Amino acid sequence: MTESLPLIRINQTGYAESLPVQVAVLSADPVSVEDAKGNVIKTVETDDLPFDEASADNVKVVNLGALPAGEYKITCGKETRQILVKKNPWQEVTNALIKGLYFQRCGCELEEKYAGKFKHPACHTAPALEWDNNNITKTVIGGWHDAGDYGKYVGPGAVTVAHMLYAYLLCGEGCIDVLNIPESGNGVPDILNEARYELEWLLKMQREDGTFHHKLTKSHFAPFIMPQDDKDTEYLMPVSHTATGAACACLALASRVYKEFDEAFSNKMLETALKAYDWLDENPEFIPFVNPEGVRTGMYGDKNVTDELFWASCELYAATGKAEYLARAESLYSDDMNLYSYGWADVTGLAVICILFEIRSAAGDFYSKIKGRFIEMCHKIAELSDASGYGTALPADRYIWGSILPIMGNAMSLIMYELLTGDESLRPAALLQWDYALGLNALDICFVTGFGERRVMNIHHRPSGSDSIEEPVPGLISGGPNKGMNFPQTKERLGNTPSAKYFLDELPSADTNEIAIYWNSPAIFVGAFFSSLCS
Ligand code: 9MR
Ligand code: ZN
Repeated sequence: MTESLPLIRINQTGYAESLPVQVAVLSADPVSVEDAKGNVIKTVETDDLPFDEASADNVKVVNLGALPAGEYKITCGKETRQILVKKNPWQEVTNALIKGLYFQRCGCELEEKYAGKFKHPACHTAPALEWDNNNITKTVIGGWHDAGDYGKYVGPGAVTVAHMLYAYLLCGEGCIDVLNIPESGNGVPDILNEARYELEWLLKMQREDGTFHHKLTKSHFAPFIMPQDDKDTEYLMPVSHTATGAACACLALASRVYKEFDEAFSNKMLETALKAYDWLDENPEFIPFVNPEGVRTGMYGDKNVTDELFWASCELYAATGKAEYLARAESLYSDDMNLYSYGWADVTGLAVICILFEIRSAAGDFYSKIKGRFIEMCHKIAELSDASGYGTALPADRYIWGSILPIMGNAMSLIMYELLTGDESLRPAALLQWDYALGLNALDICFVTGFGERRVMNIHHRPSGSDSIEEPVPGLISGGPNKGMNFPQTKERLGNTPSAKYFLDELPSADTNEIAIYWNSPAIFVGAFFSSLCS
């Protein structure tokens, strides 16, 4: 399979004139750059071609330095590949990644003027039943479909919103374009308009006692039908500690961000967060969520709530300034926490963003300790990238379900390192993760739908698989290679394929080619940062 792929791997969406152009080559010949006039303006020797464990390729990243805007031919041995260098090459894909969430909206019509040919009528508007007591019905319309399925899950939704809000807070210039969504033009940046769609739904997922339902789904995944045709009953599944903690943290964060736009909305979110936090305080005995018998939708069975509590404490401190929350965060912290983890299971990294950027001045020694550890860890992430033939900051044995998440997460850390220290030396490594998502990888595939000359086409996504439009819904990022051997049928097809190539661009392969809101969102953060450097 590899033999037929090009020997030069590139970011298929282009390069920025102000940033290094990096390509990967699978040939030891010198790499030359020819401009549009046919002049060879640069030649770089590759020397040796090291073996890359994750892909089993002999491959190397070559840094061609910054190039002025224009079209270039990159030649390595007998092969040539065209690249495009632009002033601001990634705004479009960053915007599309944000708009990708609009396409995940549930409970409203996607009108043609916003959704084009991907329009569809409103879905999932019937009242839901409580799983534990079918006599209780509640109308909980809204939120985003989680992924390729139509479930809506509180923890993953909270994490997605947080990535977007921090993208806005830390890399605002790169993510405030108008996106042609229903709220566009209302005086609020569209990234916040879009995130609010999920926040309004999150508010509805709280029960009277302060807890949050873990999810709102049917008992089983729908077949591949359009969302408006998915009419079976939806259930408010039991509440959980982790959903309550994640929602609390996210709403506290959001209360700060939306304050300047809508005070009442901001206050409501803070009240909701405080109520959730009080419940967690009064109910310290952690009960992990497990799917009730008969329920087969995503479990998101997070086995630890300490990280959610840690994050919530940090965000509540940032939102209220009350010392008790900071003290709580400090007491929950331990040195074995993964400071770089930004996913639905381990949200420690989100607490770390809050500490490093929002509460730094007040946090004293605690801040210094976290900052010191964080910086140390960022150097390790950069080393991982340096050690990889494609520059991908992921060890060969970490290509799990949704490997795009740790890869984008590591890019987020490297970006935060730069924002924190002003040191730009890890920027090329951060950029290689963005390049990975957009084609510079062992598969020669751009993982964002609608972009790249060799792009994902058959994502595991119910609307894309049932709308009879050939292209998938645009602006969605595939989870990417997964050697977790979750699906026997994938294993049967791929056998011992190296981990970075354990991928099928085929609709049934949810284990390698599903999309998810919380994979789009870290990519939004990364795209926002690099776009902010180019605007
Ligand atoms: O993202 C989740 C991944 O970490 C798990 O390994 C996987 C299997 O449990 O589930 C993923 O989440 C899926 C969820 O359960 C249901 N909606 C689709 C999600 C993305 O594949
Ligand atoms: Zn829906």
